[in-house]
Amino acid sequence: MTSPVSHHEIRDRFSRAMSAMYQDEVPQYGALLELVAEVNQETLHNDPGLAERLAAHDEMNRLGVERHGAIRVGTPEELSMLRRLFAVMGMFPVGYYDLSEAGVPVHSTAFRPVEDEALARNPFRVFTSLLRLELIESVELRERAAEILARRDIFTPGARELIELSERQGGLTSEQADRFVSEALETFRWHQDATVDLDTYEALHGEHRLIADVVCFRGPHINHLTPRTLDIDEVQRRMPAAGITPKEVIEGPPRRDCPILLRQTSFKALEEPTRFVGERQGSHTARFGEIEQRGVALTPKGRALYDRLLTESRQRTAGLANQAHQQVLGEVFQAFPDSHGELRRQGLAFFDYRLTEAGREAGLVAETDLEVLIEQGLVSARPITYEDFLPVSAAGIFQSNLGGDQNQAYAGNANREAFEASLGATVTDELALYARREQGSIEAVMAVLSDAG
Ligand code: OOG
Ligand code: NI
Repeated sequence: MTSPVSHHEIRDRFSRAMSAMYQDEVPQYGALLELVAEVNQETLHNDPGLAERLAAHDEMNRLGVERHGAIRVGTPEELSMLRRLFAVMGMFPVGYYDLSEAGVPVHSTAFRPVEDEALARNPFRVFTSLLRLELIESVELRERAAEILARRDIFTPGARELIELSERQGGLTSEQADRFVSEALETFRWHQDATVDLDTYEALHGEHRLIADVVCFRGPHINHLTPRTLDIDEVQRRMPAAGITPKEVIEGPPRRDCPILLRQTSFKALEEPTRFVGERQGSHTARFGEIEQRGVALTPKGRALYDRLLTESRQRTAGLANQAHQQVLGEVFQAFPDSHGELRRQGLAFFDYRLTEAGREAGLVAETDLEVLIEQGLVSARPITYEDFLPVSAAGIFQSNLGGDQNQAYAGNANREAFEASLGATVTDELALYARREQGSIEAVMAVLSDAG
C-alpha cells in the first residue's frame, strides 16, 4: 500500500464529518457548539492559569475538536461489525456499563482512542449500547423485534469492503480513508422513514421507547454529539437565551476547584416527523445535544468515595431544580478532598508525574518519596483527565431524553460476558489504563533520578 494515513487522521476526519452532518441535521447542535466555544474562550481569558495548564498538558489542541457521540444497536452482528469499523479509526472498546439497573434495557461500552498521543490528537469517543432483547417481557414482541432487526443491514457494501481492506492492508491510503469516512457516515445518518408500520412502532414503544428507537429504523442514527466545555454551569445558565432548553439538572459531581470525573447536561430531544410503512405519519423523539466538562480520573478508592457520596446525596436531591440540587451536592461532596495534593496523598485520583527542569538538572538523588520530590520542585504531578463515562449519569441522560420516568430496574443485571461475546472481543478495563499510565510515569521519573537509570 502506498502511503497509508494514520488511524488518528481517519478518526479526526470522521469526527469532523459527523459533526458537520449533525449540525446539518440538528441546527440546535450548531447553536450549542457556538455557545460552548464562546464560554470556553471567556473562561480561558478569565483564567490564564487554566489556559497555561491546558497548553502545557497538550489539551489545548484537542479542546476545539473534542466531542463524543452515542448510538444504540440491536444485534451482536451489528455490534461486532461496529467494533471493526471503529478499529479502522484507532477506537477500541473501553469499559462496560450496565444500564438495566436504571431501567434502560441496554448494556454499553465506549469506543475510544487509548494512547496518550491519540487522545491528544482527537479523543473522539462513541458511547455504544446494545439492546437487550432478553429483557423484553412479551415473548411475541421480543420475537417480532428480533425478526425486524434480522432483516436490516446497517452498513453499506462500500463500508464493509473498506473495513476488510483496512484489516488486510493494515491501514488505508488517504483516498481510501475519505471513501471510508463517507461510507461509514451512512450508518449513522438519520432516516425519516421507519421500517415498520405505525402499529408495530407503537407496540414496541409501549414496551420501552428505546426499543422502538433501536428496532424501527434503518440504522443506529447518531443520537447526540457532545462538545467539551470548561464551564458547564455557565453554559447551562446561558442555554435558554440561546434558544436551547436544557435538561433540569447537571449530572455528575458538583462544581469544585479540582474537577473530578465528568459533569454532563443535555438539551431535550426533538420531536421529529416520521413516515411509517403504509404511508402513515407520526413522530419520534430521538436526537438531542449534550455538553460535558471533564476532570481528573479517580482511583478505585476515589471512585468508591464518589459513588458513596452520590448515593448519599440522591435522596436529598430528589425533585430539586438544578441550583438547589447543586447546592446539596456541594454540601455532601465537602467530604471529597478538593486539592490536588490531598487527592494524591490519599490515593483518590490518578496523576501523571514528570521531571521539572530542576529535576532534569538534578542528577542522581537519594530521595524516592514522590511527595518530597514534588515539594523539592524536582517533579510535577498533572491530573490525568477522565476519558470515560459514568453509568448513573448516562442513565440520567437516557431518561431525560426518553421522556417520562420509566426507571423501574430490570431484573436482568450486568452481564459483561454476554456483552463481550456479542462484541467479539473483551472490553479494556478503564481503571487499568489510568493505573498503567500513572505507574509508567513514576517509573520514567525514577529511572532518571535514581540509580535505576
Ligand atoms: C447514551 C446516553 C449516555 C453519556 O454521555 O453518558 C451518554 C444514549 O442515549 O444512547 O451518551
Ligand atoms: Ni453522551
